[in-house]
Amino acid sequence: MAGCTGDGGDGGQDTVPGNDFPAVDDWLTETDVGGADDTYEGTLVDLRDQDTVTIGVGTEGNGDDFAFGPSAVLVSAGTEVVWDWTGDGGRHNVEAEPDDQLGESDYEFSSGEPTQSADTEYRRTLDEAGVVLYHCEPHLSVGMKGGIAIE
Ligand SMILES: [Cu+2]
Repeated sequence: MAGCTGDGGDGGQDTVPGNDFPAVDDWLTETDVGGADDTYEGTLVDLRDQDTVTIGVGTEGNGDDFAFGPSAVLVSAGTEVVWDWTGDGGRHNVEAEPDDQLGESDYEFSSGEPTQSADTEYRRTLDEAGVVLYHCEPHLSVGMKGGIAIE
């Protein structure tokens, strides 16, 4: 590995294996509940030790702008996550609803009715270790899903 700089090799971002977080990995590859997220490549982007992490809502993927970007992340407890609408791909929302998913999400919340406006943001501070499994209600069937591991 001469010349290896130690990053994850994924566009310069550090990553951790999805196998270490099976609840997230299962949710993003699951096809019994919604589609599989085609932007998920088996790794979580390592965004630990940041006060705020921003995730795009309506980024490229799943056949259109029907993805969260990045869809799989690892953060530290106490991080504020900001979901930031791109304005692309139609109307989206962010819903962590264990009853409608695989039941493994440690968090339950909803940004409310789907909206397209690029002015939209939704914020949650994730204080407890665990996982957030979430999806976009209008695009669950095509794989617009996300997963956050918190440690
Ligand atoms: Cu959507």
